[in-house]
Amino acid sequence: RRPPTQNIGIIGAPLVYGQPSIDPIFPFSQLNLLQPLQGACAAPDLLRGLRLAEVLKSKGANVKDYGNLEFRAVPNDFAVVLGCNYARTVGRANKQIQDEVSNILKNGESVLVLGGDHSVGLGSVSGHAKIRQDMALLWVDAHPDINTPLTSTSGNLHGMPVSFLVKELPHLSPRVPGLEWVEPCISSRNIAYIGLRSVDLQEKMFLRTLGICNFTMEDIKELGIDTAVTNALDRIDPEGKRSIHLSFDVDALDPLIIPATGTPVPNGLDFRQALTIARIVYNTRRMSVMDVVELNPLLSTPSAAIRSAQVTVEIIARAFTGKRMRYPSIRDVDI
Ligand code: EXY
Ligand code: MN
Ligand code: MN
Ligand code: MN
Repeated sequence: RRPPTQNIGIIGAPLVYGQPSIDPIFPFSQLNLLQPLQGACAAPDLLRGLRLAEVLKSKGANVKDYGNLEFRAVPNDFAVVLGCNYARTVGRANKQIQDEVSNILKNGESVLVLGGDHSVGLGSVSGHAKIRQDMALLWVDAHPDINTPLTSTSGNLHGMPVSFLVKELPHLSPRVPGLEWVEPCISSRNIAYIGLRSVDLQEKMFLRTLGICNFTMEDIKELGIDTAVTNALDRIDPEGKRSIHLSFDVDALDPLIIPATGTPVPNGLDFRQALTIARIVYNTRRMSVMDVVELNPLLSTPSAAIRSAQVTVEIIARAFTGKRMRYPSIRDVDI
């Protein structure tokens, strides 16, 4: 059976306000750090520069690049309102992402969302759920990103998106100005995690009490990546009918492979394991949206940043087309 041609819409979502930036208490002490931390907004264009669209086309997909969404910082949106930093800026940007994702899905295209930090999951997942209520979410990440504004110790929204999306949790959260529009849209039964290895205490409690399916790096070592991903998909989509959302945080990979990321955690996935996840998700033929987040080219040497981005392109190509590609060695790449 020939698979139907994939129509893919790419959007850049260069949002950086969901991750650590300015220290809220000593706002001027870290100005020199601000620039590198904000580097995640450079990821979409770096991936495009590495011929992401051309690679997908060469594997048989139709690709339309909708460009980067333009986000504006909400004036006076200072840190830490009800435990969230920059909630109004993050909220407004995510409303734009939600609209764009749902419009592209309505066009009959699959969507690739290029972050930015993982707070873009708020808009991306809720835009997906608007069009396909029967959605299942595979969250590939070192972190579960399920803190609520009350349990987060950092206030960074990239560590919280799942808590706003899960139907069983938001009653534990205050209504945060700027994020009131986010409706819980997915049941904890339809969410699974792959790659966890940095889980806060309260997050652990949420995963346990809600019984959210999760395969930590320990589990993956024991079971193998194939079994872990297959079981995860069986759990969140037992009838094999749901529209799949793959939210892929590049910090799921080991920092030796992807050093260019803001919150690296040792002992992550290797490249082959990441490609296996992408292949198994592709094989469902039901992946409608993929987020690729937290790639930050300013947090490593330029050549390591490019290598990190190349690895990312390969994972994306695998998830959308099932096909493998190989970049030439970094020395041969013209930059
Ligand atoms: N759990 C920590 C927090 O809530 O601040 C760290 C979160 C890092 C989130 C990165 C995107 O995956
Ligand atoms: Mn994440
Ligand atoms: Mn992460
Ligand atoms: Mn924390």
